Amino acid sequence: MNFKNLNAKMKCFETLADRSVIPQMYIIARLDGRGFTKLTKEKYSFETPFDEKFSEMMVETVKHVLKSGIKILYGYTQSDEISLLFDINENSFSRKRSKYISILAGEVSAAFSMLIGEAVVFDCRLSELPNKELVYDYFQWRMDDAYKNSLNGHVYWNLRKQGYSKNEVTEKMLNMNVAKKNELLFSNGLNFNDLPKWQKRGIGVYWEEIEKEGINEINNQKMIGKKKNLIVNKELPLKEEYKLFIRKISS
Ligand SMILES: Nc1nc2c(ncn2[C@@H]2O[C@H](COP(=O)(O)OP(=O)(O)OP(=O)(O)O)[C@@H](O)[C@H]2O)c(=O)[nH]1
Ligand SMILES: [Mg+2]
Repeated sequence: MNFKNLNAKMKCFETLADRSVIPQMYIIARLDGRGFTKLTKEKYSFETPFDEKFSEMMVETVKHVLKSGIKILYGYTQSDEISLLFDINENSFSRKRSKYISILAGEVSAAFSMLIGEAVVFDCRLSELPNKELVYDYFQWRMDDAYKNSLNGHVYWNLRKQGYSKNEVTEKMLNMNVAKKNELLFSNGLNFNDLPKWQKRGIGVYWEEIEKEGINEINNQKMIGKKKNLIVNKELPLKEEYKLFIRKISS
C-alpha cells in the first residue's frame, strides 16, 4: 500500500472517535492533581490543612494556563484542583475534546512541576454545559466543595494535632454535623468564621482590562491604550453575588 492510501486508512482510527464540542456550549475544564495526598503529606511537609506556599503554586499554575493561548475567562482553584471556564467563542482545534484535555493537562502539569521541582501530573475532564445557569451552578458546586473540605480539614487536623490517630479521628467525625464541627474548633480556640476566606471559598483568577498611557510611535504623542491584567481574588463573594461576579467576568 502506498503512503497516501495507508495514511487515509490509518488516520480515521485517530479522528473518527475524536468528538468536537458543539458550538455555543459552555466548556469548563477541571484539572486535579494526581496522588496529591501523598505529595503534600509524605514527600513534602506542607502545612495542614492549608499551606500558603502550596496555594500560591496553584495560583501561579492557573495564571500560566490563562496565558497559554486557549481563551479562558475564569480560573478557579481550591485544594489540588483547577476549574477553567472557556470563552464561549473559543474555537481553536475545531473544539476537539481530546486537544483541550491533553493540552490543558500538559500545561498545568508542566507549570506545577516547574514550580515544585519534580514531575507531577494533573488529570483533566471537560463539562459541556448548555446554558449559563449551569455554569453558575458548576462554580457554586466547587465553592460548596471547598467549604466542606475546609471545615472537614480543619476539624481533622485539629484532632490529629491533639494526638488522636487517623482511625480515632475518622470515627469521631462520623456523626458530627456542621454545627458540632464548628463547636469543636471553637472550643479548641479556632473560630472557623475568622479563617482567611481563600481557605473556605477558593481563589479566582481572571482578566481585567486597564487603560495604560503610552507613546504613539508614529507621531510621538501621548496616547491611552488598553492592557489586560490578571487579577487574583482571594475574597470571592458568596451565593447570588458570586453568580453576578461570574456573569460580569464572563460576558
Ligand atoms: N498539606 C496540604 N495538603 C493539601 C493542601 N491542599 C490540598 N491538599 C491535599 O491534596 C489532596 C487532594 O485530594 P484528592 O485530589 O482527593 O486526593 P489525591 O491524593 O490527589 O487523589 P487523586 O486526585 O484521585 O489522584 C488532599 O489530601 C488534600 O489534603 C494544602 O494546602 N496543604
Ligand atoms: Mg487530587
